[in-house]
Amino acid sequence: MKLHYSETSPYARKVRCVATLTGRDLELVTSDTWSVPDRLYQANPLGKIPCLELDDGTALYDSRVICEYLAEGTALAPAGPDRWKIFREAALGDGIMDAAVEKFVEHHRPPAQQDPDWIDRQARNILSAVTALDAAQPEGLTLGTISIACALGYLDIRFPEMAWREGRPAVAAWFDRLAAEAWFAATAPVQQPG
Ligand SMILES: N[C@@H](CCC(=O)N[C@@H](CS)C(=O)NCC(=O)O)C(=O)O
Repeated sequence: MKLHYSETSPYARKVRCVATLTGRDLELVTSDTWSVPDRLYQANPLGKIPCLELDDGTALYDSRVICEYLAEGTALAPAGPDRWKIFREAALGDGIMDAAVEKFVEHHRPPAQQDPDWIDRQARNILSAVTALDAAQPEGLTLGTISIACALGYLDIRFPEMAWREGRPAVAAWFDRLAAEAWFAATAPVQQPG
């Protein structure tokens, strides 16, 4: 299986974690998300990473779809009453990623084109979600907690000045414990410019 990815994409990190935890080897193909290569468009008409190409040539895209494909039948996404709680946690993690990527892209516009209110709104949404996580501790190893961990890891590399740990000791301690685990540390992004 071939994964179109970038080092810093939190969505791609989520897929890589799920692949590791389900015992899959991925061939990694680097994509630049600012100038999308043709080979990515050929696999994913939306031009987004991550995109997983299966050995039979089928391409799967959107990280949620890829993660559910890889986790099918495993304890990462069990059937039963916890399933919707896990998917809600996954939505919270993905939502933090969406807001953080939105904020990052907005910061990259020429200063005169940036919308400070929009940037502030994304920051407020991020911190509100992290506060909710501090109150309702994530637990276990699931598609939900993996998504949350990748989202918090992305905040650390892109927005350390947001200091999301401040006043949120429970979720900070949870994340710092998990960050030391080999399967998660192995995908820690090497920060790249831009
Ligand atoms: N909902 C998508 C979001 C993926 C996404 O936005 N990826 C970014 C990189 S982190 C991207 O490819 N951006 C390029 C673009 O939107 O054209 C998913 O979960 O896979």
